Order: sequence, then structure tokens, then C-alpha cells
Amino acid sequence: MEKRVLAFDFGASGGRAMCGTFDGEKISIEELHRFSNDPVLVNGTMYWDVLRLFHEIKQGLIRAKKYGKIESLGIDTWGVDFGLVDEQGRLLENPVHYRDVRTAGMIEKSFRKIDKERFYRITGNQFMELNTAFQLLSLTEERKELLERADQMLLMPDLFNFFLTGEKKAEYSIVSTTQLMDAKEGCWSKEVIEALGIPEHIFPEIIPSGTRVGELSDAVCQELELDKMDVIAVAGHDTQSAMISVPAKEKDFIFLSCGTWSLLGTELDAPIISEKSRNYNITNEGGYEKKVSFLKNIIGLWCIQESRRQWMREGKEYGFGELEELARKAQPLKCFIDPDAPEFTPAGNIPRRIREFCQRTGQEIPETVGEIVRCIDESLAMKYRYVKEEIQECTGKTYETLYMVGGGTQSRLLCECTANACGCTVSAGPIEATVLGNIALQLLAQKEISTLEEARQIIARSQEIRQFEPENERDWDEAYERFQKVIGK
Ligand code: LFR
Repeated sequence: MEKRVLAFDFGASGGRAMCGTFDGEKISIEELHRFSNDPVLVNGTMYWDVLRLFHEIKQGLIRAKKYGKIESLGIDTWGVDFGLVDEQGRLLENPVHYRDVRTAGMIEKSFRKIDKERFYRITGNQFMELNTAFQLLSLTEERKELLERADQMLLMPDLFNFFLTGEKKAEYSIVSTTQLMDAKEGCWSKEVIEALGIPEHIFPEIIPSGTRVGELSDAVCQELELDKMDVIAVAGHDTQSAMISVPAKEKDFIFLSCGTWSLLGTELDAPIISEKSRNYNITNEGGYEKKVSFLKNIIGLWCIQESRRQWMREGKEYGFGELEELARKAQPLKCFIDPDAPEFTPAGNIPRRIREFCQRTGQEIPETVGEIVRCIDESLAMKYRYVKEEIQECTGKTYETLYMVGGGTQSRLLCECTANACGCTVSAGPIEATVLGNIALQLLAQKEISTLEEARQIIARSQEIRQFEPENERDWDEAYERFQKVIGK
């Protein structure tokens, strides 16, 4: 008997409602509804358009009616963002987007409240300004009254789950992105929360990834004329849903989840929190069955997505395929950026910032669209090698194959560059890693699938996986020396 579930995935390039059908062998997916997920800037603050997005969830549910019985739904989003609700469950304010400027300088401030080493030793998280800890710290400084009125802090997937079910819970994987979790114990860290001056009572009970939150509320069912349906806390953190889709058979593997962000790391049974990992600023994030992703955030395809937006603002529209063709025609290994340099994080004129970076570092300046895109792809691939080496140093292991999953694997050029730069086989796919993982986690929660290994095999059968072998290794090795100088190493 076929089973159907719904997956809602909120990414920077849009939100989607997908129907997943499992026939016992494979999972097939169909897009029911696609919508934009643009942040909205109001008087200098960048917000989530959260009510509009909840409306889009409802549209997805309405469209799914054509299938008849749907077993459950699950929601994933990017990490760290949240909404505050009062005792009656009313949203106190629109959730703020992590690219908002309110967290500027908050990392430094936090070190005056809690020793940096201790902070890392407890949370095991990479220090990034966008983390929930620093968003909340900025509220303690600027918006104390808001925190005083808050009953609960709900991370974005948990907030949508609450809107649908009335249940206020915190799903484990998304909690692990906050930098407020004790990585070894898997609970909210009282010590960090107290040190930062955040009210302790706003943190909800943590539930494991892949468990039932509740069912659609009467109000939602009546409004949309729907039957009751289970809501599953999948891995609310998109990266952890994507992890379910890594087609590795070996226990020790290196993965690259490739979308707006690139997350490169390995899967462990317990966190690594060492001096080395702290110096390299590597994070430990939690997923299904408390598996640990020991990984680093790299800026990812954001630079291409945002450059494309810039060219659009200049009146030139390019599809991603077209950008890739132009990049192929450009001269290889001409110049590099450090994709993680701070100037590339905010929205704006990325091509100009790339030219400025190359000029400042005494390199040739990329002028054409193709040259800019090639520079981004090659710099990303070089950064992947750099981070892969850091991870290997921390785990003391080497990895033969790099498993790339997610939307970024649609770029053949990026896959080729990655194989060349890293000097190893690249396995690329599935493209729809996050959605397939979201679906598989629902099927695991319903015991339609029994183990993570089985889920990985089913997903590997369900979508195409391609292999890339390294070429021109000598040229890339030589260019890697240049890259390291450019990034100041
Ligand atoms: C990827 C992701 C990363 C997280 C970043 C910001 O979409 O979820 O894992 O570090 O977005 O939340």
C-alpha cells in the first residue's frame, strides 16, 4: 500500500510544499505548491513574512486534498531564527531574519559575560553572529521589554508546528543550531542562558527529531475542511533533514550539503569539542538519533544567488544554467576570493565586492559575468578542500569520497571543481536531499521505514546520483597555494 506524506521546506530561494509517495521501495516526490520566501525590510529591520508563509502552508494543504489520505506533514527551515509568543500563544512580533544587522558586535559582547572557551566547550558550536544566542543577546540589550512579555521562544519550524497544532515544543536538531544547547547532554544550557541574561522560562521542552508533535488543530481542520493529520517534528533544521539523504554506505564519510549555504563535515556518534576544533571554529550539530554533524558553515551558493539578483537590479536576467555556461567559457583558476570574508554575507552588490577583494589582494580582476561566476565556483571548491583538511585533522581520518547533496549538485561545474580541488571522487545527489529527508523522517516516525540505514538506501534508489573524478590535479594543487595566500593562511 502506498503511503503519502507532505513536506514543507523553507529555504532562502523559496518555500515549497511537496507530496512524497512511498511504495515500499522508493520515494517519489511531486511539487504541490511553490512560493517565494523573501525577507521584508521595514524601517531598517529584516523580518520573516511569517503570516504570509503560514497562508502558503494552508495553500499547500488545500492542494494536497486531491490525494485523499495523507498520513502526516513535516516542516523544515534554515536554522537559528525564532518567534516569541506570549501566554495566549500570540506572536509578539514578526520573527527577524538572521541576516539582520541586530547581531553586529554581539559575539564580542558575549565573551564579557561568558568565557569564550567555556562557551564553546558547552555548546560545541561554531561562533557565528547569526546564531540564536546572539540574536537573543541583542534583545536583552535593545528590547528587554519584549523578552519580559515572552512566554516561549519557538524556533521557526517549531513556530509553524505550533500554529498548526497548538503544541509548543522544541525539536532537537533545530535547538542544536542555537548555541544555547549543551552538546553533550542534549539539553538547554542553563549556564549559557543565565550568563547571557536570557530568561530561562522561554525555552520549551526538547523533543527528538522524527517524533510526533500532535495533530492539526480543530480550527485549522475546520477552516480548510480537512481531516485530522499528524504533524511530525522531522529534523526541523533543513541541513539535518538533508543528512538523512546522504547515500553513504561507509560509517565514516564526509558530506557537503550544498544550497544557499555549504555545510561540509562528517557524521559522528558523539561531539568533538577540542582545542583544535575550537581554533578551526567547527560546529557540532545534532540530528536524528542524536547523531552529530561535525561541520563547518561555508558561505555557499549565496554569492551566486545574490550576484544574480544584482544583475537583475541592473536590468540583466540570467538563468542558473546560463550563468554556468558563461562561467565555463571564462579562463580557469584566474583569481579567488575567500567566500567567508565578512563582506560577502550581507545582501547587496556582490560582484563589486568580489572585484574589490581581488584588487585588494593583488590578483587579476574578474570583469565579465562568466568570470565572476567562475571565480565564485572555484573559490568555493578551494574552500571545501581547506575545510575538508581541517575536519580530517580533527577526526584523524581521511575520506575517499565526498558526498555532495542538495540543489547545488545541479551545477556540474561546481561538482567538477570540487572533485578537482579536493582530489577525490565526488558523489553528487540527490538534488532534493532536504525534502527526501523530511519525508523519510516522517516515514521513520510512522514505522514505515525501520532504520536510518534503510532510509538512506531507499533515498539512494529514488533519485539520480552522479560520480565525478578529479582532473588536472597538478594545476589545482598549484592554484591551491595561491588560494591559501589570498585567504591569509
Ligand atoms: C542551511 C542552514 C545552515 C545554518 C544556516 C543558517 O540552510 O540551515 O545549516 O547554519 O542555514 O540558519
